Order: sequence, then structure tokens, then C-alpha cells
Amino acid sequence: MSSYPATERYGPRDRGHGALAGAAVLLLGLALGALVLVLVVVAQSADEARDDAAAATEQVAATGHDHAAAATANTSLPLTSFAGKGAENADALAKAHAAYPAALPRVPAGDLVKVNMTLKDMTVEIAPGVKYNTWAFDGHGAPGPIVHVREGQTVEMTLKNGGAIPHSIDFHAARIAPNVAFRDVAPGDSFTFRFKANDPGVYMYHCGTKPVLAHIANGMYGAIVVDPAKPLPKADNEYVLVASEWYLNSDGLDEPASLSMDKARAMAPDWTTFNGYANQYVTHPLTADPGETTRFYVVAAGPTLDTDFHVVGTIFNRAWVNGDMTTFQRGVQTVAVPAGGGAVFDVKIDGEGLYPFVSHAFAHVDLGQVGLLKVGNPKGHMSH
Ligand SMILES: [Cu+2]
Repeated sequence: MSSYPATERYGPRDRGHGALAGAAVLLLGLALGALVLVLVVVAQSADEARDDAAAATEQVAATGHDHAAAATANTSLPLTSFAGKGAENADALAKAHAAYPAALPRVPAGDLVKVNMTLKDMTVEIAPGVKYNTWAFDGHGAPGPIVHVREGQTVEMTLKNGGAIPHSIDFHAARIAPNVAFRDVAPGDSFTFRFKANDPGVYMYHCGTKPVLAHIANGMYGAIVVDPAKPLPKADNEYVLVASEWYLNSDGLDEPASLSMDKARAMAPDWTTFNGYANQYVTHPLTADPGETTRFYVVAAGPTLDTDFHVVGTIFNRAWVNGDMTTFQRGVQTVAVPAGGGAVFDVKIDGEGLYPFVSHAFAHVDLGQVGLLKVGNPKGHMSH
């Protein structure tokens, strides 16, 4: 960039001295020797200026080239997308798939809630016929189990590492020194720590081992709901949705896919899901009866992208934005749930029908982050 002002500065001076020298030769021959000297100096200056400009240009070009080379090394652009590439018998596979149970489990009794998770490396399906090699909390795949406690309870977390490399668990619901509690656990080891759930909300938990992008992208995340001591208004149905995206190095149809770090860095997912499997609640809708209040606890696990939560055909009666359970907003259409964040939503739907819930950043719907709330027993189908 510095070459541009240098060229502007030296260019006009070069021309100015050249014209002056010509006039001097014609009108004042006596000064010829001195002017020749001036011309030599000016010419040298011009040469130096050109050299400087050329050097600067080379430097810019070289730097630009380095950036391009680095970008290529990191992302291997253009990336091959496997978006939407399911098996030929996708419909039958989708029907056969057992949907992740989204219903919020009960709060265990007592002051101390013991949570045990064993990490496993395992192959799961993330879309019909699409297999993926995950690092999974508690042998289920992604997301890990839903943890549900009440404000004031103590969580005792035991993490057993049955995987091949070190892992850890970071609870966003905890106020605790991460270097102690969220430390890496070596393969074959287990580690126990406690924290008191003093802050109501809906939170993400995830593996915090470096590179965190890879550990989350490989499925190491889940939701913990901390009920407030003073309960929220009654809801008839309570569902937990963990939104995330998947970055594949192959289509996963013949052989399981693994993580494409290039795509994860480029934020170019092949699939995005609620509870780890594309469109699973379209095939297996969540349910409610007409007139009931349905509560969604939504966590955006990322690893990188937000989820703009919206229920088609209704408006949130209550939205506890950012999972802040001290206050809610009314009459809200769409709420951004940031990667690493959570929020709670109530909808009271009187009319029978199929109500899609989506991330209204619609690329996510296209990639699989959509489901249906089936209210009553409606006739017909939604094409979402
Ligand atoms: Cu991990």
C-alpha cells in the first residue's frame, strides 16, 4: 500500500524538474552545467522512486500471495459440499430412525445430583444414511444426555474417558475454575468435580479440549437446564432442542464421514440439525394438544453458527432471551440464540395443525435444522 503515495509524490516532481531543466537550457545556457547536475539528481530520484515503488509492490504482492497461500492451506477452497446428500431410500431410513427424545426429563430428587457420562468414539447417523464418526458423550451420539436440575442443587459430574484421546467437559451453568474442573481427562481415566447450580437458565455443556472447534464439531455438546427456585409458569409440554452444524469430509453414505476442519473453519456446514439428526422431527413430530402451552428449551451448540429460533404459524407468548429466567419478553416472532447460548420459549397454540420450528436463517432449514410441532391430529402434511 505504501507504494501508492510514494508514486504520487515522486511522479509530479520528476515532471516538474524535467520542464524546468528544458527551459533553463534554452534561455540560460550559462547554467547548463549546473542544470545537467540537477537532471542527474532528479533522474536518480526518479529511479529510486521507481525502485521503491517496485519493491513495495513486490512486497504487497508477496504478502497477498502469502495470505492466499495460507487461506488455501487452511480451507482448500473451493470446498466440496455434501449438503442434502442422503441415501436413495432416505424416506424409509428417516422413518426407521429413532428420534432423539426431546422431552425434558424430570429433576432428580435430593440436594446432590450425580451425573455420569462415559465418552465413546462411535459412528452415528446424522441424516438418513449419512454416517459420521463422532466423539460422543455417554454412548448416544450428539447431543449428549439432557441434564435437568433445580436452582440450589449440587451437580456432581463424573466424566469417564472411553475414547482414544483426551477430552473434558465444560458446563456453562457453573461458576468454577476451568483449569481445575474442565481439565483434560486422559483415555481410560475418569474425573469427578462438583458445582452448585445457582444460576437458573438453559445452558450448553461441551468438551473444552483443544482444538475446541474440532471437539464440538465432532458432537461433544449437550444441554443442561437449571430450573429457577420459583418455578416458571406451568407448561403442558417441555422439549429440549440442541442446534448444531456438521462439517463432513465425505458424503458418509458408503463409509462414515469424519470432520472436515477446512469446512469447519470456513463455516460451511453440510448439515445442520436439532438434536443431531437432520429433519428428524419432521418425520417424527413433537406433539401438543390444542390449547396447550409448549415450552422449548433451545441451546445453540454451534460450534460456530447461531440459531434464529422461530415457530411458523404462531408467536412466542413468552421468550426468556439468553436463558435469563428472571424476565421474559412477550409477543416475539424470532429470537437469536447465539452459539454457546440458550433461550426458552413458550407457545400456546389453539388451532390444530403442523407448526414448523426452524432457525429462520433459512440456509439452516435447507441443511436440516427444522422440525414440526404437531398440534392435535391434523390432516395433511407439511412440505418443510
Ligand atoms: Cu473432546
